[in-house]
Amino acid sequence: MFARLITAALVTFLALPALAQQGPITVEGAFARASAGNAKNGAAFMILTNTSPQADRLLAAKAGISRTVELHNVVKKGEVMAMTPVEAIPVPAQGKTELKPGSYHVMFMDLADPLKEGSSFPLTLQFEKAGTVTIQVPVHGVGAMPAAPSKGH
Ligand SMILES: [Cu+2]
Repeated sequence: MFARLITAALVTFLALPALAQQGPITVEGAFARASAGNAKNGAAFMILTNTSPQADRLLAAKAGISRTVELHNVVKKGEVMAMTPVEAIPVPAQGKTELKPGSYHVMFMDLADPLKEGSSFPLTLQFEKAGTVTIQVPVHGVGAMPAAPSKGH
């Protein structure tokens, strides 16, 4: 796993040094939800668009606001919907993956401080092929939903 990651990073670096900041992944509509009360965990949502003819995967995320950052999905366990950590979030070739409430999301475990509506924080996303993409994530209200519904694809 790590050897593969390092190899991929090296190949990308050697082949496309001038394009490091112009990867095939774009991130739109990112937002996090403000913390309710003293909740210790938080979540962020966004739409990942991949213009590459190769499928990619979001492997990890980093932010300074919490002790750890995990990638989660929501799956049905028996009769209840439950959040589960996932190894990666797939982004199809020339397609989109929407991270949204009830589905994939970035999870902040053990927040240093509650997330306040109106603030924002940097989030670095690590993709298997596209490398890292850093975005600024605005904090919306406690029960915020995506601004525009997905148009499907
Ligand atoms: Cu979660």
